[in-house]
Amino acid sequence: MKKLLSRLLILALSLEIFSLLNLPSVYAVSANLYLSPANLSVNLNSEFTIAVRADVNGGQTNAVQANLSYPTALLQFVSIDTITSAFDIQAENTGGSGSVKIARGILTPKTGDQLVANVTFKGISTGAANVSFASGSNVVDGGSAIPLTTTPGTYTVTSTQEGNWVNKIVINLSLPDVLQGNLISKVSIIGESPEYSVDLKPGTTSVTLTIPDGVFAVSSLTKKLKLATEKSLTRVVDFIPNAKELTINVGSIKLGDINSDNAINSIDYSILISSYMPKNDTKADLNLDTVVNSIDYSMMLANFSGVGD
Ligand SMILES: [Ca+2]
Ligand SMILES: [Ca+2]
Repeated sequence: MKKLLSRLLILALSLEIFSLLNLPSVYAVSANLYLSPANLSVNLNSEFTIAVRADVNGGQTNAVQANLSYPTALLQFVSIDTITSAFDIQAENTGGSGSVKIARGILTPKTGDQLVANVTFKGISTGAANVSFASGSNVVDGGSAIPLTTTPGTYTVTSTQEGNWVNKIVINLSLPDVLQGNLISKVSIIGESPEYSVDLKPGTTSVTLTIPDGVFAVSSLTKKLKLATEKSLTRVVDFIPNAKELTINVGSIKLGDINSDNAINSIDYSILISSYMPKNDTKADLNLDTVVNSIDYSMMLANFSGVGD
């Protein structure tokens, strides 16, 4: 009797396993939410983009919710790009504080492997950053969630020249010799280090920025130096920060933008004319000799119609 019972038990278990293997037809459809590429080595302080994709195996989908979590110590959320998404209806599109939430749909269901969105991050500290799908992620067909697997990604932030920092930037530039004082200029590296305030002298000259370690990493990626000088057109110059000490040639700084809109035109001209001697409103004193006269006038004419970077 005991033997019979144990045989029945084995049979029952076998049937149970059999029924699990022969899943109902609805479970023949499955979906995978995944990140592409799944692994990537990225440079410190540079941006990289990963694709969020939904692969529906044997079925179709008309809506996807992809919730990502990422480590804020290593990565900074930059943006979500949905221009090439297969799903043209946007329901949710947010990122930041360790979470990215994307919900999109389409009226005509999609089959196969489809792009949901591209997400751009910036590596802000070295280490292996795991980006995974968080709860709430779903691939839906007509209101029913399809059985889902998710595949996370690992993005290793490295500094190819660990410990190498740009410490010195020499900026070569020129201002008119008739300038009688120093112009204040705000210097910054776009998307990188803090802004520096420097005094620019007349003639062909240079200014030196001294930058401490840990602010601006040596890399082979093109950066932009911005020089915004009072009463002048802004200059933006591309450079590659591939050494600890850099020299960047900015060229001539064009004076005449009195109203600081980065163009020298009739507005500046009319301010100059209305500020002329004997009124002598020094806001239009371009060469800083405390008078508004023909010297300022000729400087403006020389640069008239100029537009800054
Ligand atoms: Ca102007
Ligand atoms: Ca003057």
